[in-house]
Amino acid sequence: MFIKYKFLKIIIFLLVINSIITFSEEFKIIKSKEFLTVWKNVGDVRYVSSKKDFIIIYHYGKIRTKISFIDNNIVHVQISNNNKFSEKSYAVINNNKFKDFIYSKDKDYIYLSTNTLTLKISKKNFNIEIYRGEKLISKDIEIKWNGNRFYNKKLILNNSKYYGFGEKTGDLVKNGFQMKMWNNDSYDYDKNTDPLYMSIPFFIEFNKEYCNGILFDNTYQTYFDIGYTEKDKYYFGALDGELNYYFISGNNPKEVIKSYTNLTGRINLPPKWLFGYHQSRYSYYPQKKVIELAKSFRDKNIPADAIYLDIDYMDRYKSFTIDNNKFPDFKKMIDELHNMGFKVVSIIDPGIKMKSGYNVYDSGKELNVFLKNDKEELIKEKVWPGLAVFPDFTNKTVKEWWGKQYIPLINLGIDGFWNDMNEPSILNSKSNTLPLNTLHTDFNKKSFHTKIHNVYGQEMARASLEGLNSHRPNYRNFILSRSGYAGIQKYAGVWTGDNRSNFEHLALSIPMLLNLGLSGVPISGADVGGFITSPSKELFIRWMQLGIFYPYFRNHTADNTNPQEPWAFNEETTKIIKKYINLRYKLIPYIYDYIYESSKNGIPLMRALFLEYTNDEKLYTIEDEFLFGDSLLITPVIKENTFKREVYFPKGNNWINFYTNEVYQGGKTYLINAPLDIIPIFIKENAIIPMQDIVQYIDENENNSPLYINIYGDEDTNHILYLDDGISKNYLKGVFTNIEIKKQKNKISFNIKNINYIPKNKNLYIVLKNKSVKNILINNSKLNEIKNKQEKGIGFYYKNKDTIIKLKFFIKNIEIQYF
Ligand code: MIG
Repeated sequence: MFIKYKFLKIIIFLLVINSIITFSEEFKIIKSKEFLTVWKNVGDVRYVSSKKDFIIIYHYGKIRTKISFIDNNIVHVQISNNNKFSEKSYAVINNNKFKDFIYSKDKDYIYLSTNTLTLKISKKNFNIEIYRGEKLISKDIEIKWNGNRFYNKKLILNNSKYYGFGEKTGDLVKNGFQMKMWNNDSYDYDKNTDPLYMSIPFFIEFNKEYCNGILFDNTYQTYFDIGYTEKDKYYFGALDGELNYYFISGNNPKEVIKSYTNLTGRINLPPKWLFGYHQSRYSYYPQKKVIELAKSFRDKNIPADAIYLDIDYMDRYKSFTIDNNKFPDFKKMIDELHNMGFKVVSIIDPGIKMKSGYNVYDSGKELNVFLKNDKEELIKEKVWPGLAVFPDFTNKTVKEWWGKQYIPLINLGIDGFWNDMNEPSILNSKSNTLPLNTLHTDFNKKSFHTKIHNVYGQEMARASLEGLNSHRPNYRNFILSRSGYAGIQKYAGVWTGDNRSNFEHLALSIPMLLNLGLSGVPISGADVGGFITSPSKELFIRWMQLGIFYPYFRNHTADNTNPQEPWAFNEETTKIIKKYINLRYKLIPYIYDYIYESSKNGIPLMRALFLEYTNDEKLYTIEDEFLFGDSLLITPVIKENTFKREVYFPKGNNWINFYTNEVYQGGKTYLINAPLDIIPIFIKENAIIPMQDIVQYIDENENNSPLYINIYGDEDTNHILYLDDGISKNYLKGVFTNIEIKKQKNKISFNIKNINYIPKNKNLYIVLKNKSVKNILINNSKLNEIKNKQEKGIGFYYKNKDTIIKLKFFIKNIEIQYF
């Protein structure tokens, strides 16, 4: 008897220890004393109620689980402790009620199956196993709760690797990482800083056989532990709110990204000028200097599309105002910049200076748009303009009011807007953000800042975009946002905040942007050259070489740093940089085709290697190489004083050196020369790469500028070409051109899917790379040889080692054969 009692004591002791261990790991992440309580299982299944498009499982007390499907591959699980389930989401736009699943049960399990998935839910000690066909692809270890908190621990199956999590520092692969989601102005972050400005609680679990995605759609502070505490398990949890997640299943990561962006939305096509080179700094002023800056680009023949106005353009940092001393004729300046082919992007901060007479403040006050706390007190915090108040962006009326504030600026001709400080960031405050008892509109109720904090920035970007769209309806309005939540891609492009001018940050930008791309955000960039401090000549060159392969290519620097324009160093440096900016402009047709793809299926332009080569395990952890589209392999130099680097070539095809035409075998590593004027670039052996001539800005010469369809290799390949006016929304009404280019053996066919955008004077050059052919047939009739490009009419000629076929841009399906 005594022995038994002792035994029981040991068991109780072990249980307590166990909960303390769990606690202490949480503690490290969330540093909250409240975690000193015991976690409990959500418990057995007591009862199941099945409806047409969901089931509800009853556990102990008020704990309930609701399971529904979005489609055959997406399961939605919600566990709540108050008998209710949230219906609205700040991330998900497609909450399809899918009915095609089968519900059944036996003594021990509940089963839910769609065409592709089966959930096997154990009644005893509730947990879920998910099968894709016969294959177990997900397995719960425990689902626990504690007051308002839940966490879910699952097994790491099949050696899965974890990616995504939005904007995170550290390695590309997140196995072994703990992460927190709580938007933060992380000025001067480094490789270990967490969290950053943005919270995207979405990740990919990937292995050779299948791929899953999980969106943990909980806007409170959330945390993730991926094999950090226990090597073979991962868990996610939140400080409050439901355990609300979407489980996405796919054969490969592209399928998962496609599903995830179907759920949370995809980019609208941005204006094409977004893909040119952008020049920014904190801040360009006065007016004269801005004009000089623009002229310098044109004088030096360095292409550029946009100039940024940082906070100093405002009258004492008051959003939506202009400092007339620094900018005596702002409208004239904008017109001059437009005449030189520049677009202007200006910054807007959310904090509105408390000052009567300032109409944004006055009108906002009258409409009661500013945030208050639970004691009805106005929230006032210090930001750039001094004491400021903050709009309740999640409120519909406030959104409309906010949108209207942009009207004067769009009337002045400002082309795009940059939303900064929207974490929101507060100066001189311990917490860095609004007080937690701030009340926000949360659909049709009020919620504390603890719930809305992570979506505040996204809702600001959304309010801005929606405002611009209603006041400038046929223009592709663009917002750049520092903060965001899952689904930010449908409202804004993003940049990775205040980095530093050093090689560590140059290297870090690659996994950061790759993971953003894997998290549904294809339009992203880091401040090229670095924000804090000034780059060395070498760093600047290396960073500009890499920057041309960021989806969003902007050079930006802080207020107290050296000039960072392309010509800021010596002539030799400028020459190298110019060569690369030129290359970016030559690649615009290629870039735009992939942006179009992103808008259709969410797949990013800047791609982690495993996205394309899912079978080559060597690629799973590589973070200093990436793909640009599916045909260019970019292998930047990420270290100082380094002029050679090892390049591992993805297995499956050969690769061609962009500069030398040398061929490398996939699956092998080579040492590649990379002197200061070279960033190693490789072309997939069989590829189609559309390019154009250098222009000084995107829409210069748009109608006459020729298009080069470069065809590499002997094997079959294809490419989807997309053209439109690049600026209006007419493409939504069908005014675009979409052509599938197919190369099969010695035949190239152009299969027109849509041809409502017809560039009038565009010549088309089909370039057979490294190939000399004698005869060319176009739709079975023979094409004449011409001397060169200048000779009038159509025909073919030879240049270097290439055969070039000169055609007029066409409107019918055509087929080319060559011998
Ligand atoms: O607290 O507007 O990340 O890009 O130049 C600084 C001034 C506020 C932070 C942004 C940075 C911008 C700067 N802003």
